[in-house]
Amino acid sequence: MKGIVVKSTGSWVTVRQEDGQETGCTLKGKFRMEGIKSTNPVAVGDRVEFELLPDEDTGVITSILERSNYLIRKATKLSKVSQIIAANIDQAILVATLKKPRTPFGFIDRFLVTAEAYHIPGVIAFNKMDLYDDVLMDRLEELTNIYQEAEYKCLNVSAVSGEGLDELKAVMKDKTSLLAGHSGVGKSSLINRLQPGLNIKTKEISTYNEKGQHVTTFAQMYHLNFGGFIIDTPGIREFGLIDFNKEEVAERFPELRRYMHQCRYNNCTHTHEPGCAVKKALEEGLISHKRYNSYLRIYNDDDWYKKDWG
Ligand SMILES: Nc1nc2c(ncn2[C@@H]2O[C@H](COP(=O)(O)OP(=O)(O)OP(=O)(O)O)[C@@H](O)[C@H]2O)c(=O)[nH]1
Ligand SMILES: [Mg+2]
Ligand SMILES: [Zn+2]
Repeated sequence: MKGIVVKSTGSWVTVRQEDGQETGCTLKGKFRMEGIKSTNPVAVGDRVEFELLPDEDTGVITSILERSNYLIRKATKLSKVSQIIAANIDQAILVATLKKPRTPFGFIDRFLVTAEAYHIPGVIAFNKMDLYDDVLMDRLEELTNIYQEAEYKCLNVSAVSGEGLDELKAVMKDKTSLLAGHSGVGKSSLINRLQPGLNIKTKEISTYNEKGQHVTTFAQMYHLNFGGFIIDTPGIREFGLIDFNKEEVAERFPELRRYMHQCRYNNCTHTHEPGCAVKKALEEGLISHKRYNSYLRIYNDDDWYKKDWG
């Protein structure tokens, strides 16, 4: 029998079959991933084969099909062991907010760079539109221009007023989307609006958030009635990159990628070299200074991908 993992909490995994039936499964034997040490061999989004146990209620996973991609992070801040957050993702939607809480510009760029490194298309959904005044609307327009210039889809949404949700649905239809973003930006609230009836815990109705804990504690995948799946993640502060390489950073900025092949030197770092096409485009206003500064910060920070982004 075949299915897709919709929930994975250590050794207990929920597998969903095509017809919507869900089966709790355990793992048979050891599943090892090459190259990385992981705390969880099976992640949300994994396609697996399983056998039903005689009681017909539970099953055993016998194999994991090859992943098209996966996102990982370190299990703890200092640990060498990784945790796979999700696998087989079609797009990563970053939920950002300009208020309550304000998503830092640098965070958006690091997120997009990471998504590019995994070849997962990135989308930005600016949530809590209902809270924006004129000043924030101007700021939103500025950000939207910058990211659209880099060819990222930008959406304006509100889980409270419902604004922009049809557009968000259209973007998610028939795809597996990962929703990411800081704790409190409204990921779970958005999913509750998009798929009524799920009643996912959000900050308002949670009883255990006094210590500032994240409300969503592990990634979980939900089927969408209008087609597709959505993965809710706990307020993710960092994604890990294995084998992160400085020289690749420029390529992870679509608008830098557009010019970098015209640089005089093919090992140009776009920081100081003569004949740099990226710097020329920057001077001509074809590349945003904010994005170029993000590039420099990531390029010059050897440890950015290891950091806690909170
Ligand atoms: N005004 C306003 N508040 C919102 C909106 N969306 C979410 N909120 C509120 O923001 C708070 C956090 O929402 P959650 O959905 O729990 O946020 P989350 O991103 O899932 O957080 P974690 O699970 O901790 O990662 C709640 O109090 C929501 O009611 C919105 O569009 N407008
Ligand atoms: Mg949540
Ligand atoms: Zn250059």
